[in-house]
Amino acid sequence: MTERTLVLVKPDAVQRLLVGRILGRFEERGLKIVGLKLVQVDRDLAERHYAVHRDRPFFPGLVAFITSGPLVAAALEGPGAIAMVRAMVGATRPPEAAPGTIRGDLAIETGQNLIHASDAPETAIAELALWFRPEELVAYGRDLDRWLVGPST
Ligand code: D4T
Repeated sequence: MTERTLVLVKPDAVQRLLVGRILGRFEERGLKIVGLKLVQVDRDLAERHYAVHRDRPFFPGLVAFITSGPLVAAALEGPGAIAMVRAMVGATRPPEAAPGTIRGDLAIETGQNLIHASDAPETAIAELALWFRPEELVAYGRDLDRWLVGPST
C-alpha cells in the first residue's frame, strides 16, 4: 500500500554535511520526495513534535538539540514507506543500530542520531500535518515508477 511518512534530517546531519547522502539513500531506494524544506525549528514546534516525551528526563536536551540549527523536513512516499524508512534509519541508539542503516553507518550517540522518521501510520499522518501545510505536499508522477513499482502505477 502506498504510504507517506515524515523524515527529519536533524541539525547534526545538516552541520555534518550529510543531508544529500541521507536523502540520497531514500531516493536510491525508490521512495518519492513529495515535500521538502529547510526549517529553523522554534520551541513550540519542537515541543509539539516531541510531546510524547514531555516527561522524560532527556526532553529538555532533546528540544535544545532540535532547535539548535536548521533541519530538513521531508515527506517520502512509496509502497510500505513507513516501515521501510524506519528500517533504513535503524535503532534509536546508534550503538544498537545495524550496519547498513543510516544510524548504524553514520551516528555514534543517541542524542545526536541524525534523523527522525514516523513510526506508525497514525504518527505519520499527525507528523506530516504538523510539519507541512497541505499545499506543500505535491502529488506527481515519475516516468521511472514503472521500473520501480511496476506497470500498474
Ligand atoms: P526520533 O524520534 O528522533 O526519530 O527517534 P526514535 O523515534 O528512533 O526514538 P524515540 O522517539 O524513542 O526518541 C526520540 C529522540 O529522543 C532522543 N533520546 C531518546 C535521547 O536523547 N535519550 C533517550 O534515552 C532516548 C530513548 C533520541 C531520539
